[in-house]
Amino acid sequence: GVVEIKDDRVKISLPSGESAEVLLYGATVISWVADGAERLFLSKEAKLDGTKAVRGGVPLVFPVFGKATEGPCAKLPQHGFARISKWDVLGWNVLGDEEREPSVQVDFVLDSHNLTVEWPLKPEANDQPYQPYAFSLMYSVILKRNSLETKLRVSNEEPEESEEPKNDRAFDFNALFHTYLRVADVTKLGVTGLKGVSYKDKVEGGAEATEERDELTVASEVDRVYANVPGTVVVKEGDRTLYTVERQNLEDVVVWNPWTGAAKIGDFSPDDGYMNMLCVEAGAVSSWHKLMPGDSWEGGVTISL
Ligand code: TA6
Repeated sequence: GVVEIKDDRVKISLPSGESAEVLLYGATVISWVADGAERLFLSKEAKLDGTKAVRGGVPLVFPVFGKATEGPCAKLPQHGFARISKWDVLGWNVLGDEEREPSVQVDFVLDSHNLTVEWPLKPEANDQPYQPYAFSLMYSVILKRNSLETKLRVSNEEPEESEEPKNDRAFDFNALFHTYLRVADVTKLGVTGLKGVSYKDKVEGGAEATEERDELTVASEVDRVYANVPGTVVVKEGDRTLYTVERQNLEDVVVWNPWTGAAKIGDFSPDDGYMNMLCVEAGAVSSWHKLMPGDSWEGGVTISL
């Protein structure tokens, strides 16, 4: 396995031909090649220069999914700051059978020092000095022969051993891997593993419903937050499995396809590119997760062919 850190990105490759590319901006995975084909959708007009969250690949959602109207995340940009912050590379490792079938892990970090936004929101009237939350994020991207594994570790820093502890604040967060899977024809897909699960339908103004179908199909705009999905979600084309999505400690799955509405998304290109993508997003978004000082949380997702 080889890792190349160049300017604004990290390129990972395996001797067997697989590769991945991660922008430091957002620690956004923008390419994953496996079995000879690109597996992630990236808009032709995606901004990769740090001026806007990347339209495609795997943008990371943290600490808020969507927009918060009140509380510490109010005023944060849509989907939080992780995807629009510049991350640092912490290091990398060769895992697995180094000789016969190596896999490669690259770790990225982001903490309050890298932030260009305020979290929590600064109170309007307050005579105390402003203290941002003392958090750190570690994001690991692991490229294996037939899979891409991503893990996010969220830590709330230890309180300091002083009479007046510096960090005595818990914080609430959402986290999600906003994965744009590349597909040949979205109308031919079926997504299994959601039957019987309650979801919030954002196309229907947030109405609650329960999935009745064995396979979710896409023939119009889809924007659903499936809460507490019990098992593995599989994207199929007929009997053929395209992607298996396995989650670790992430209870929810969001499915999104903008359909013809893609034409109204400024950086989405080509206009009919929605036919070639489906976002299947593993996350913890249906409720807030609270993290006490000194505690950490980890969630991850493995996408296999
Ligand atoms: O995860 C689905 C979603 O929240 C949709 O509602 C949709 O608008 C999408 O994400 C894209 O959001 P973005 O901020 O990247 O334009």
